[in-house]
Amino acid sequence: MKKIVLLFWLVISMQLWGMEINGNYSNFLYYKSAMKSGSEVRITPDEGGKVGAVWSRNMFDLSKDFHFEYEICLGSKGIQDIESLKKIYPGLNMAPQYIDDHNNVDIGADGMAFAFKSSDYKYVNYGEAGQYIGYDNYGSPKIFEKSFGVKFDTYTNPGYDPKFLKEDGERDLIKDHIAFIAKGKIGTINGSAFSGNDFYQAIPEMEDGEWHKVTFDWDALSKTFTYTFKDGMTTYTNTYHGDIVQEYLGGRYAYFGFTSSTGQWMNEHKIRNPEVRGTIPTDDYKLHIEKEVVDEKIYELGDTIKYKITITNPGSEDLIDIKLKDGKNISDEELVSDITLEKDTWIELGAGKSVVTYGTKQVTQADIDEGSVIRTAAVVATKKDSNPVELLYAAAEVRVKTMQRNEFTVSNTPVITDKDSKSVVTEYTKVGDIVTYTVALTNTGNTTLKDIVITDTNKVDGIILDKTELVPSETATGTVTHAITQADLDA
Ligand SMILES: [Ca+2]
Ligand SMILES: [Ca+2]
Ligand SMILES: [Ca+2]
Repeated sequence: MKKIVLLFWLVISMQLWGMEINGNYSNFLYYKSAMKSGSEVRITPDEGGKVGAVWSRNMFDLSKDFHFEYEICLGSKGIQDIESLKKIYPGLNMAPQYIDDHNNVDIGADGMAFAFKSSDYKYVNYGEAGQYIGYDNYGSPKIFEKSFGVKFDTYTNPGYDPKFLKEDGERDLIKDHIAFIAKGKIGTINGSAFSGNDFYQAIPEMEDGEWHKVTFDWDALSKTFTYTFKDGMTTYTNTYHGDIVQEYLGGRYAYFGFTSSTGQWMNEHKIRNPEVRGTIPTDDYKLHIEKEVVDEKIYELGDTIKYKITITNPGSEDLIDIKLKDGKNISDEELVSDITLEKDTWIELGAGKSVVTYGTKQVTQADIDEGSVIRTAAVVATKKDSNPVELLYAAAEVRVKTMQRNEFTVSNTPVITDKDSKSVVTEYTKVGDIVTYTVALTNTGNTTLKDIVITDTNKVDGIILDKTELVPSETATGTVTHAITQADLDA
């Protein structure tokens, strides 16, 4: 029999050691609120006071050109009028400078930053929430002193961005902006790394719920950094002319990533569809991981997925203290995984050597509902005798399809009650006899059915089911009664 290979996906990460990256680089480490969700990376949820960040596992070499592109979504909360807002938040007391001349308040915040950080900052990953967008921090010194990037700021903080308030007499709070950022300063009254008026530009509305393509390009020869932000038919762009390596990063090797935050007001911030061309320093990577599914098939509820994981040291130096994780997000803060590894630590991995282990996972109802299982194996190792300690990373992601059957049956049983005798009869004969329809909807598939409503009730309106969500084999029922009319008798 011919195998249905199209329904099965196997994704093995790029082999990353000392080479050019040219592909969908999503080899991030996740911090605070950031997490991978299917093919998207959510940096912050739509909740107040959050901060999140993702940073590349590898350093990139900025003595070479790079081109990065992503799609970003800055959420869908724009503005709301103050009166309806007070109904949602009784007792809300907004200072007048937060309310524009049309009585609207900006309720979407705070935005995202794309940045390069110095190789010194392997363990420095995020700043404060709110106006700091996870890139800046209170007071000084700045945690990302050696950094450079671009912010997509969706909240004009009155008192913090005076240039926007000054130049815009209407105090238009819906005005979002994009600006170059550096030295760990998000660009406020407390100071920006830049002066003049050409390092930022206003965008009418970035919190429109849409995915916006963004690109970041570095031309190492002409020393220019250019970003673009696509908004419908319009593309906004700006170029920084200067040596970002010498002026801001203090070295050619840098990590890149996104930071984001929310404050009193909030939005969900996400990225997807990475496309990266750049160069990883040759000495940075001599560790490789490969992950594959042992039994290729479409998985059913209760099945056990078995993964084979091979970790290789293709370099010429010995590695020690090898640690393996496998799970959904593989952030440094993820403590629980649903993958059981046979072995997850090794004392030493000699030059040219490989080790093999296996991981297993049971397919749950959530996996069936999801349609696939995506898990990432990530390994960290230490270069033997390195001082300072040099860590190596590698990761591989595998996606396995799960079988989905969205099926259900509906039955509709009418019962007729004689209005005088109150007894059940086989047919109605007079005005006022009662027909009780009982509709039963049974989930005969293997996925969870959600948001169930009956819209076509065959002339009998108003059936409300007792459940709107059904796990497999579960039944929802609803009844409605109809009193026989003269018209029914005449029909
Ligand atoms: Ca906003
Ligand atoms: Ca802001
Ligand atoms: Ca906005």
